[in-house]
Amino acid sequence: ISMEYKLRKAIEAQEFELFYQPLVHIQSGHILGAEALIRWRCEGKLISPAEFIPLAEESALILPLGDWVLRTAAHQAKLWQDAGHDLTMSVNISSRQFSGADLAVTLREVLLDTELRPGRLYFEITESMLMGDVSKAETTLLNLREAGGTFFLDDFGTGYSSLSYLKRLPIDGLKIDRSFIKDITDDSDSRAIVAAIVSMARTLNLRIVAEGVETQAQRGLLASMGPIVLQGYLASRPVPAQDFEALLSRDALLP
Ligand code: G
Ligand code: G
Ligand code: NA
Ligand code: MN
Repeated sequence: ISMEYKLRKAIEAQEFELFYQPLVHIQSGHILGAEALIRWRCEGKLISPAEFIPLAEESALILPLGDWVLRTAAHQAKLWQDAGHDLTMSVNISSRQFSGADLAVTLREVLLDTELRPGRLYFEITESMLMGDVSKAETTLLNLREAGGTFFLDDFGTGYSSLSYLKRLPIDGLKIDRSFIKDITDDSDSRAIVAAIVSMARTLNLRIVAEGVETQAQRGLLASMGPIVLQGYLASRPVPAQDFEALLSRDALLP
């Protein structure tokens, strides 16, 4: 049986779940938002998206899957909003979804249904989706922004993007790739790269998230560079919605 067939069946059988990883205020440790990360519960085992997202992208199954992710994450955000939390919700968008005509329509519908506060739904896209036909990307971003989307460039620094495009395109923030954060305390080059990204982002008025923060030493260094939002195992791994609620009930995730 092919993987594609299994994936198609899994969509029908609703075998997917979203986990949520907190984004936290670097100084206070308060939760500011969540990133939704898909998991496949297949015969009792959790399968990582790294194993099936690339295939889903090739086969166009990513469209119904991505649609489900967006709707489910927004619905969850609505439940947390109704429970009195003011959070952002980040959703990973694949290349086909981004280029497809339906995303703006779905976004409008989802925002209308959920009545999320403006600017709380973040789309994570990658540099490679924007390069190539930059004018087309600009039009897509403007349409989606008009529909209520906010955009972060995921894995920033690993792709190839021109700084002039960053200035031109309606992007709201950058997520610095965890490969740079990983060595930030030991390697002066990584530290310099992160400091340069942070200072450039501030000049361009972009928000910054540091991904993959695992230690207090990394947190301390990042905090000294400016207003950065922290994401990583130091605060929490991605967890099921119920466990995320337990995190929300704590005053702060970090001392
Ligand atoms: O959660 P984890 O770190 O295992 O994610 C592995 C990869 O899968 C990451 O690159 C992440 O961006 C991607 N990913 C996770 N959830 C989704 C999703 O809902 N849609 C898409 N397109 N990618 C996702
Ligand atoms: O590509 P994207 O940034 O969406 O990938 C998110 C992935 O990074 C998820 O699979 C998540 O589990 C993983 N991740 C999140 N925080 C950390 C961390 O602190 N360390 C490591 N190694 N991985 C992390
Ligand atoms: Na992401
Ligand atoms: Mn990333």
